Amino acid sequence: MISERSCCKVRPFTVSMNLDNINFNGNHIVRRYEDIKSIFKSTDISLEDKNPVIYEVFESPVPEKQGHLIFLVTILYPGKVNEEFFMTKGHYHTVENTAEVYLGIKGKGLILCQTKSGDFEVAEISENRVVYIPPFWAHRAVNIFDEPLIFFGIYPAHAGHDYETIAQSGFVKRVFSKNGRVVIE
Ligand code: S6P
Ligand code: ZN
Repeated sequence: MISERSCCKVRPFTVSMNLDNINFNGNHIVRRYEDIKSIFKSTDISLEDKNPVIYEVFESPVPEKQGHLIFLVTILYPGKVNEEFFMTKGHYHTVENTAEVYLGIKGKGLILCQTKSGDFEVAEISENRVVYIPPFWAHRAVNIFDEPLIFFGIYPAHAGHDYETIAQSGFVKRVFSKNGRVVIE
């Protein structure tokens, strides 16, 4: 059990959600093409030199301890690796029985969700749409629009991230742009 004594060093605080200058004073994760190119079905030589930022995450400065909640903003930029839309790495939570909530702020995307037992679901995310990701469901965001996809998220701070399972077995479906249409296959 977490006690008030071990938790209460964090005092109530506020941060600004100004999208022109997000800074939650916590981790700022930046993932460029070269960092994550292995998640895409094929490589794209046209992206090698520019090595664009595919997405960035701004996290709150909260201890990764049970009892706390981490909140964040993800900005997933528009673009494609050949025909495949830009997307996040995707993960299970290491503590698998932890859920997550996303709130769409700008743009349009899909949240691919799957379980280790083979269940799969696609949730649409856009401005003002809330996506609930239950415990045990892996999640990956895909930007299917020509503007940044921006969403707010919140999850239990002790959840952790298991990227390895996804790196080994991937998601069962991918999202492509084909003849101007969004195709999930
Ligand atoms: C954390 C939450 C998001 C993602 C972020 C990037 O549990 O789901 O903050 O970390 O959208 O995705 P990923 O898969 O690279 O962590
Ligand atoms: Zn998560």
